[in-house]
Amino acid sequence: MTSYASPAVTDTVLNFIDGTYREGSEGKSFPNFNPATGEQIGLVQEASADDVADAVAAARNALNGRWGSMTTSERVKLITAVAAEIERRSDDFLAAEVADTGKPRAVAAHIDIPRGAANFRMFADVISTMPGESFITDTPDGGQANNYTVRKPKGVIAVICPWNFPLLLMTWKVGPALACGNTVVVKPSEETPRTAALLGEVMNAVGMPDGVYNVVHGFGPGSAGEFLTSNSDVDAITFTGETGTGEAIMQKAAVGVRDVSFELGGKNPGIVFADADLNKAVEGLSRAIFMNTGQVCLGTERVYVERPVYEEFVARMKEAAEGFKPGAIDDPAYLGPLISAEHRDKVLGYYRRAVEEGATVVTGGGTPELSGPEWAGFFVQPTVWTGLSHDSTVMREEIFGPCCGVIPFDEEDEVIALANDSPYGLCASIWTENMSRGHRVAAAMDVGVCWVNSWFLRDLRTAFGGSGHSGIGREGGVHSLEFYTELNNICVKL
Ligand code: NAD
Ligand code: 6OD
Repeated sequence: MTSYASPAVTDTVLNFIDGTYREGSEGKSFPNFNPATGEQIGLVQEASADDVADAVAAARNALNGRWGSMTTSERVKLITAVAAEIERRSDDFLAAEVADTGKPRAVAAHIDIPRGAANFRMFADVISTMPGESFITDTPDGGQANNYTVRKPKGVIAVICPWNFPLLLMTWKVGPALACGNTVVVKPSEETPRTAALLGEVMNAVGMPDGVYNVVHGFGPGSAGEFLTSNSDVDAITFTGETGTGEAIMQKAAVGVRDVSFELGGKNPGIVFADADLNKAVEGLSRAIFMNTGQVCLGTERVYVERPVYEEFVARMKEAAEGFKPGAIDDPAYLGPLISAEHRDKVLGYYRRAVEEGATVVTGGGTPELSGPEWAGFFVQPTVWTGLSHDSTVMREEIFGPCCGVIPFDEEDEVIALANDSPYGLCASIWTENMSRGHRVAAAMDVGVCWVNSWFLRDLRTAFGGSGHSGIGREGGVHSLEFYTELNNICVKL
């Protein structure tokens, strides 16, 4: 087996405030680890309350300065240049993302980094082509008025991000925020600070005005995350992460009645009907379960399979799971590590809990047998369970690891009820060759996004988000503009 080779990224990661890289003003820093090797690869400068206040003030000044007075086409030109510069420096972004996450290079190269560029380019297009509303209104005096809308930036936006797709999820917010004319202060995850920091170089290279894009590093409570959400000069907060963190942020946002957009957790069902093309279903669901080592909010941790194909599905999913190995980072079968020792211990806690709750471990269930320093990272085995009750903790709580429970079902109504019986409502996937059923069951799912015979197939123009504990609001295409702009109606008596 080829060993994992970590890229040589060993440096200090700085805050980026008002166009300048800065150390934290209190001299505090925290270590940054490569999750594949467990080795420390750098130090991250932690932003103090004063640093965060400086970043917010810089963002406000930029709004009141050159950025705020630019035309849409001037902004679009700069944002398109950001996309091109990310593409030009894709090797640097790739090295930074792989170092922070340990994820397979193929995943970062095909998903994370290209989406970093696409998120800017797509929202540059959306803002350029966005129509407004106009109504001719009959007035009581027998005349008419013209009502029409204009969109204005909301102001300074706080962007708080998780660690699973660091550049992708951060730019998914920053792209539309800037396209709409806002300025941003980004707080990347403490686990994955590098690509957000690197994007500062891109902003300077394309001539983005100082203060439009700022990055502050640190943790949540009592650190940069809380300093940012508590800052009353932040106009709105967009957040991706755990549901519990969303609740804490929402309390801060209540002060000053500030708007929030939340993309939160999920416990997403996959439903396989007996008439499915089983090759497609196993291939698609094995990605949905194991890709990014299961650290995908859209990932499938509950699989319901119609009884006639249940045994065959379980056997084939076992084989698929066993095909994923911790190996060479360039191997397509490479299953990366979890993000941290803490997260690995949480996932292994659920692996033990599954057994306590009566699971049969079809495959996996622990840590792989690896030796040598290159394996000192946070690996777990891809795991498939059967025999779990739908009500078990493992089938209800988000684990965020490479694992799933498989449960048989007999009737369409039964599986719809099982799939919808969750406080989360992020996504679902349905596998069937009967398209009437595909449409019918998809419409019955209480989720923000439902895929039929696919998973994580993205068109950035579409509405994306979740219901219930999975989030507030929808982003994507024109839907992002609802959050990142204020819509003003102007009524002109004709
Ligand atoms: P997390 O909620 O622990 O952390 C996310 C970010 O919030 C980090 O930057 C963290 O420092 C910050 N934070 C934590 N507490 C805070 C506080 N009190 N105030 C301000 N900021 C605070 O999430 P995570 O562990 O980084 O990411 C995994 C979670 O994210 C999973 O639940 C996953 O489902 C979810 N997620 C959802 C989506 C989606 O689109 N719905 C996408 C990716 C990840
Ligand atoms: O593709 C996206 O835009 C998106 N927000 C993906 C989320 C992935 C969650 O882990």
